[in-house]
Amino acid sequence: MQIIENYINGQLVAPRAGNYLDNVEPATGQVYSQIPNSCQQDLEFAVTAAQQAQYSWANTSLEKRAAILCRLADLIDANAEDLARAEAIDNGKPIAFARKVDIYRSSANIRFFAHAGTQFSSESHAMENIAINYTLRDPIGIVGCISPWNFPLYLFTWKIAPALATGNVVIAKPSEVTPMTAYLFSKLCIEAGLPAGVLNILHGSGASIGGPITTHPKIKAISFTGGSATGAHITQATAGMFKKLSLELGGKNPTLVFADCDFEETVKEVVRAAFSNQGQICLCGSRIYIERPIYEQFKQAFVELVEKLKIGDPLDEQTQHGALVSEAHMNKVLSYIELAKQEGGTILTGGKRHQLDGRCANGFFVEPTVIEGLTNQCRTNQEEIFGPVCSIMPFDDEQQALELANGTQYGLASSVWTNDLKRAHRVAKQIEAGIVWINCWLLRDLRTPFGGVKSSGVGREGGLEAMRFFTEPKNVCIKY
Ligand code: TXE
Repeated sequence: MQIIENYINGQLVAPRAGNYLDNVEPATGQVYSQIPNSCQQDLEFAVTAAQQAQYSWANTSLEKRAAILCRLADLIDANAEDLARAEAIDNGKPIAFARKVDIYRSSANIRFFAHAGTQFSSESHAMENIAINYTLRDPIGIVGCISPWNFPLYLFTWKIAPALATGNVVIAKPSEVTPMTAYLFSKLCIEAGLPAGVLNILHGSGASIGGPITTHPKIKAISFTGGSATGAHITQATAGMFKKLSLELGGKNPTLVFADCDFEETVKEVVRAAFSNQGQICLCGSRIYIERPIYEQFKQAFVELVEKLKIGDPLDEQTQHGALVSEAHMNKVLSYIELAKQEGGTILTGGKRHQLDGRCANGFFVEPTVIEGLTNQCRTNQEEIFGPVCSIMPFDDEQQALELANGTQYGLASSVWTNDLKRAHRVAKQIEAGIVWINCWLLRDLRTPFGGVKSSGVGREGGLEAMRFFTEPKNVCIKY
């Protein structure tokens, strides 16, 4: 049984109070490692280490910081196979997907922000013949990064990389459900020569260590990705403390398919948008609206393709659809399928837990599920299920499509499938979402703003947005 350790002050250490949580492999249902359930004592140790490292890291040259971060990115690449395997075991996602998406993006995140750090500049504002203002952008100091289980190393690095590149010292907490790759990453930090205390990784539950990180008075900014309920909790818990908050929360994203789309390509991509990572992506398109003239034809082709997805052991290279992350999450997803039936939905395909043989006989597998016949207002179409469940519905015109798309509390991402250029622009402008993909899905340029509106969050990540979040602007005004 592998025992995971915290990473504090440049060293791997056991939790001070000696408390551990079980870590389960979703594909087998078996406990396979133990993780520290850190508490306030561990946090104080980490904050002290971070404070000691703060001045020196903030004053390390941009070039040197970038070199260390690039070394870390190279080490991820050099260990990509082990990391992909660890991610597949820990999360239940197919290994081919973990390799191509999770681990590839983890090193890309770090390399991207290493370079961004050397290119980042601040503004100046001249006032005719009166004065000049220039803006200094200093690191905030100690910042907290809290990440979820759906893309464990990918989202972990997406947060810590801009924080470190801009000269902050970091206390990071990966999800307690998927701690393994962050633990392996801490070993790579030691190998890369990241100075002690610059990054500290504390493992444990939200209640035991997540909450204390968010409310610690010395931690001045929190970058969080997770559920909207947790985001609301963090907002309340930190009210009056005047911390900077970046909250990337849930989604219930619309997919709008117009009759003039490229039919085959659209069917293929809409399946990918709904079911990638077993539907456990905040960007997944789970409400699919199809223009009525092609509704029946699209439905048939869509269901046919969904039924071809190969469900299997995440460690099998051929697997396209792995296990859900935990038993509790599987039960939540299955309960939504029952709810959909009560709400009048018809299951077109899927709808059940999937039974595999051998090693995966007790795994948390759920069939990719397509539902029709639901109203837009029902809970199935309003609440984030975060699993392999989507709902399809017809629409009659562009106006109705927009009303349906905008008819939820969420506003993270959306995709629009059409060959009508003017319509694409019109719809993109009117959709209430932080991200609109036209004739594509999850095509990511790391320079673009990433985040949502309404209950999907506050603030943006990515590119300059992240660099600005992790720095404090100070205006200096000089009179001529
Ligand atoms: O998320 P949580 P969970 C959604 C999705 C999913 C639901 C719950 O709908 O079903 O959220 O998933 C830490 N203070 N998303 O339970 O609880 C926690 O330990 C500080 C969408 O995993 O929000 C973990 O590290 N931190 C999402 C992180 O917050 C706390 C991805 C996220 O956990 C905390 C994942 C607290 N009080 C789930 N409580 C997306 N948008 O990508 C928990 N945490």
